[in-house]
Amino acid sequence: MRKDLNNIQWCPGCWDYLILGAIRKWLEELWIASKDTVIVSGIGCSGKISQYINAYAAETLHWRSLPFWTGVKLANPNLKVICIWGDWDWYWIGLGHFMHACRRNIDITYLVLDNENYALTTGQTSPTTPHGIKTKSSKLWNPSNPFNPVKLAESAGCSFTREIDSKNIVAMREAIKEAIMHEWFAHLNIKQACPSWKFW
Ligand SMILES: Cc1ncc(C[n+]2csc(CCOP(=O)(O)OP(=O)(O)O)c2C)c(N)n1
Ligand code: SF4
Repeated sequence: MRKDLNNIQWCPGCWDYLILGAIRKWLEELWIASKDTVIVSGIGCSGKISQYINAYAAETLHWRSLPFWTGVKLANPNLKVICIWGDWDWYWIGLGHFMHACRRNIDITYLVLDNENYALTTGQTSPTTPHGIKTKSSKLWNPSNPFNPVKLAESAGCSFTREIDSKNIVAMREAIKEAIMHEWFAHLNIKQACPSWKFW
């Protein structure tokens, strides 16, 4: 477990701050002790969040988190495991793992910080970028339709799947609380403003 949290390295005005605040709040208010909590994240702006929460933490490989957190949960089912990822990570290279995670229904809280772009690598098109949008990697427009993450999860039998916009702060906080308290696999897609790269 980390003794000192790393300095936050997000851009000023990033809405990840609000999501971080909500997670910290519920861990404290629901009396989930740091020693009983494991935060598993990927790579990206979203992935840095595991450095900022007072708990056991692992910033694992892109899309290869499922074996990691399955192992954590199997080793100690009493741990509260919260996984936090970006939209590219889980709906692009991690899509196969995402679908099987929904189907397996292991007790994990799964938060996707969906800013509709690859933010850490400076704003490329992701699987949730809307059709017709111009990005760094779609110079004219994005010719592809975006995924609907909730429908994807439902099709794999996910026991809790929801989408919420972080601009609706109260509802977003409540949704995070419900996802944390859900006893099986809980998938929450959080639409997140990224003032540096998301201009739509
Ligand atoms: C296997 C692999 N491919 C590509 C990269 C480069 N890379 C690092 S972060 C990133 C995009 C992350 O986007 P997302 O998951 O949406 O997270 P965000 O930064 O938007 O929070 C990419 C492509 C990498 N680190 N590893
Ligand atoms: S690039 Fe976007 S998602 Fe990343 S820290 Fe900056 S505002 Fe947040």
